[in-house]
Amino acid sequence: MKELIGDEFQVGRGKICLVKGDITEIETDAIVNAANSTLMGGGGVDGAIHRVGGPKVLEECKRIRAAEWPDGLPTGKAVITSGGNLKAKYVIHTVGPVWHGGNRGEPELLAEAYRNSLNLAVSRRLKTIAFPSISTGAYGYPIEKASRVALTTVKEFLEKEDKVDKVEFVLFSAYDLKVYRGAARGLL
Ligand code: AR6
Repeated sequence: MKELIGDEFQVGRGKICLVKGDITEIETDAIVNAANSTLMGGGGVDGAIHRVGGPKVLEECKRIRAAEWPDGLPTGKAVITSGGNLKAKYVIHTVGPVWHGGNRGEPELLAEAYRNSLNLAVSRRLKTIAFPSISTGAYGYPIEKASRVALTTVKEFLEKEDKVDKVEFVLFSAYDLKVYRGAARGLL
């Protein structure tokens, strides 16, 4: 299954692309995982990435936990592992916020998850990065709101940073793609 239908927007010297698809099939420098703070895998996109990435990804997550984050990766932070058996060279694992109604810092934490993932990619000289729609599955963040935070954060990043060529949002359903398209029309 490789269904890639979508849009492209030039922002600064980079591009933002919206596509429908499965992020585990994307060939890119890094894909981002919407993980939880344990970094030990889970459901949703996290489960899919570990399933395809294989034991190497989990081993590296365990090492990062032991060496850097014994109590778990805090919400909004990001770490990087290799891509294991994925087509992507690296996986950037970040933790989005759980939606509690919007008054517990959710927008800022979600923006942090995107920003820290992008900064990590730049620090490793990565040029292309693919995101899922962080927090809008199990974590319950309304996708209309989350898509605006995601696109605004990436746009502001690309306006300041010229070392990233392409940021792709890989949306899992036609509805999710439609929501991101609607948000992009107003923001990009
Ligand atoms: N490719 C792209 N997007 C996907 C894929 C895929 N293969 N699979 C699911 N999605 P979620 P969260 C979409 O729940 O809300 C996990 O258990 C999905 O349709 O994966 O940040 C973690 O371990 C949705 O639009 O992540 C955490 O415990 C989006 O990815 C928790 O869920 C995010 O949904 C994180 O929750």
